[in-house]
Amino acid sequence: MATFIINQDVTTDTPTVEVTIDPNNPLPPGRHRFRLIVVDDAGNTSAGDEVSVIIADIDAPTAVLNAPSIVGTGKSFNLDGSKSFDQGGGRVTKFVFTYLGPNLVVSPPIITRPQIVTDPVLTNLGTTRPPIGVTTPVLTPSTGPS
Ligand SMILES: [Ca+2]
Repeated sequence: MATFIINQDVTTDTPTVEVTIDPNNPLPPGRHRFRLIVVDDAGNTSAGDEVSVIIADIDAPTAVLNAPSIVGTGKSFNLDGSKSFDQGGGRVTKFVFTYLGPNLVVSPPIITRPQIVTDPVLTNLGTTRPPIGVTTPVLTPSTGPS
């Protein structure tokens, strides 16, 4: 029995150890990695060997939904939940399908043609920036040879 804390070694003189889980503070579902390093009687240290343990909810089943990715307009199609499973050994007895509405489509930004301004003095009143598409030449007074 041992309480494991991330990156904190648990050293034993036996080859197996129990990862003791506090039911009030369980490992969250997902992949958790553990490493073993062994040391021989001469003090030589091995490289590490790692395993990954999947912590899963074994009471609740897992839903797996399949459907055709493209369906012609006006055509009926099937939603398929048959790949759903119950890891804990039970069986799935009810399938709850819900239509969640259309996917949100993010439109590309609208590209407009730059406005061509022929008279920047008359169309640029009240702004300090030249309109898009107009290049204002910068005139620098000559200060003589430098
Ligand atoms: Ca179950």
